[in-house]
Amino acid sequence: MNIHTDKIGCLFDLDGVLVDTAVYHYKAWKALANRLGFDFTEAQNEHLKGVNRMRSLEMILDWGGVSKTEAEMLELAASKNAEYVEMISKMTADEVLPGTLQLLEQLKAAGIKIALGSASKNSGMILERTNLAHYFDAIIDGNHVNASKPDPEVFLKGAEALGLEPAHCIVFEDAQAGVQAAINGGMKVIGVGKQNNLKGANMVIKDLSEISVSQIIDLVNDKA
Ligand code: B16
Ligand code: MG
Repeated sequence: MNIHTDKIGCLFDLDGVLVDTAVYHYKAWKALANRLGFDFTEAQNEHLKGVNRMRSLEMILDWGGVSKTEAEMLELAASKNAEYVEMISKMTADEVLPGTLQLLEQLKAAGIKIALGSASKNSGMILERTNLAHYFDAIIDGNHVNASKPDPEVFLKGAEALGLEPAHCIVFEDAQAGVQAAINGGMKVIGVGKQNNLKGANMVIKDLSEISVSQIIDLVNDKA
C-alpha cells in the first residue's frame, strides 16, 4: 500500500538546489584569500559546497599554506561573512533555480511537507530575499545543528520538525557530503547536478524541472 502523501516529506538543501549562492561564496572567499596573499580557484570552491563556514576557512588556509590562531580565524570568517551578506542582501526572486517554484507549488498541492536542510547560517535572509520562505513547513540550517554534513543531523532534525519518519523523506542535494548525510540518515536522495559529484544518490537530475511529484511518490514507495 502506498504511503499517504501527508506522511511524505521533501528536504531541500539550499545552495546549489534552490538558488545558486555558490557564486557569492566564491567571490567573498576569493577576496579574503587575495587579501592574505594567495589565490583561490573555482575548482577549489567546488570542494566547499555543503561544507560549513569554519571548515571552509580551514580548507582555504590550508590550500594557501597559511596558519592562523583560533581568534584570527573567527575574525576572518566574520569578515568573509560580512562581504557575503552584503551580496546576498541584494538577491532577488529571479535567482531561484529552474523548476523550483513549480515543484514547490506541486508538492504543496499534493499535501507533501517541505523542509530546508542547509549548512548555511544565512538561509533565512536568502529565503526571504528570493520569496521562497513561505513554502517551508520547517527550516533547519547551520544555526540549528552541531555536526556538518555528511553527518545526518540537519536532515534528521528536518524530518523530526515535520513529524515524519526519515524513511518517508526525500533529500534534494547538490553536494557529495549532503548525499552521504541523507544516506546516513536512512533517507532517499535525489542528486541535483552532475552524476560524478553525487555518488550513491537514488536518482540524479540536472535541475528541479526534471522531477515530478509522481516520481517522488514512487521513489518513497520503492517503485522508482
Ligand atoms: P554560511 P548548503 C552551504 O549551503 C554552502 O554550500 C557552503 O558553501 C557554505 O560554506 C555553507 O552553506 C555555510 O554557509 O557561511 O552562509 O553559513 O549547500 O548546505 O545550502
Ligand atoms: Mg548545497
